[in-house]
Amino acid sequence: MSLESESIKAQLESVGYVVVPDLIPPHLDLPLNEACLRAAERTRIGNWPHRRIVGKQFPPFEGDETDVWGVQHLMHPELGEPVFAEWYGSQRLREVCCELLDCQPENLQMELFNLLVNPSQKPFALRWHRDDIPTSVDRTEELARLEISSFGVQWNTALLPDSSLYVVPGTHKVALTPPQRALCTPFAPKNPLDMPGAIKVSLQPGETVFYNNNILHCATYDNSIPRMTLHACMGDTRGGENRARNILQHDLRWIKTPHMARMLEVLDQKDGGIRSQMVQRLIQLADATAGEDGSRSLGYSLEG
Ligand SMILES: O=C(O)CCC(=O)C(=O)O
Repeated sequence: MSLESESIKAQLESVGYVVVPDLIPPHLDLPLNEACLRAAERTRIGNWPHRRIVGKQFPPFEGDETDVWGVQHLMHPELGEPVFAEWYGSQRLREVCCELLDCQPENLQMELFNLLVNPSQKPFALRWHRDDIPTSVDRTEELARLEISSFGVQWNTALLPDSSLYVVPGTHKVALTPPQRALCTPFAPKNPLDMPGAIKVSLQPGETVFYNNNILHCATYDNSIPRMTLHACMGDTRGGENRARNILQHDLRWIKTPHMARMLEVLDQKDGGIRSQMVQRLIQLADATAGEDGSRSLGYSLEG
């Protein structure tokens, strides 16, 4: 069977990523683009505290650096851009996520939704990594953790042409080889294509790459090339508490606020409570994994 005729789920399973066109309904295209421009501008001028800063690859994104490579928490009600949650809960996107996760709509769990942008002052890059498996774990632990990652799907939807992401197809289900492991240093690679098996993922506007977040990947950010890419993930509740650290390390206490509930209620008027139910599933996960005093107790997936 050629790759073209394989189902998107089969492609995601076999190589760890799959590109799907046209997941933004035409009526949301302009509103999403405009909301991204506003969110990026607000973050760059220091008016939105939830951001990814240059020099810091993984959460927590704390520090005084003003150059940013990402806007965090697009569905946060205080950002005032409900179109992000509108799209996140849109029908076609949910259908594709159900297909890729092989789950029912009632298993879909709202998770993260961020915007990746080009830094404005200097280039930056992320080292080779898997999102929830540090290279310090041994092979047995590595293989056990690779099983867990099938309960979530992550994606990048490009609004502008985007060639920032590199992946090593197949590494979402096998242990890294010694040469691959040797190149997983704390530092961004000079040339990502030096990694055995690496390919560059190039997206045109409107294209989405879904990828298993434990595929070995890295990214390079050129401050002279505009980037506007929606970066999100959705989970399957059957993964239980396994996804908690990876998701809740991004401080999501705001999902429990009345402001959030009201925003989703308005968006859900035509959709039978879909988004409100999806966020409830995440709240249940957060409650189930909180410490006795209600604090988050799971730490961070990666350092750097
Ligand atoms: O910039 C990208 O496309 C990848 C981002 C990434 O690898 C991450 O957030 O862990």
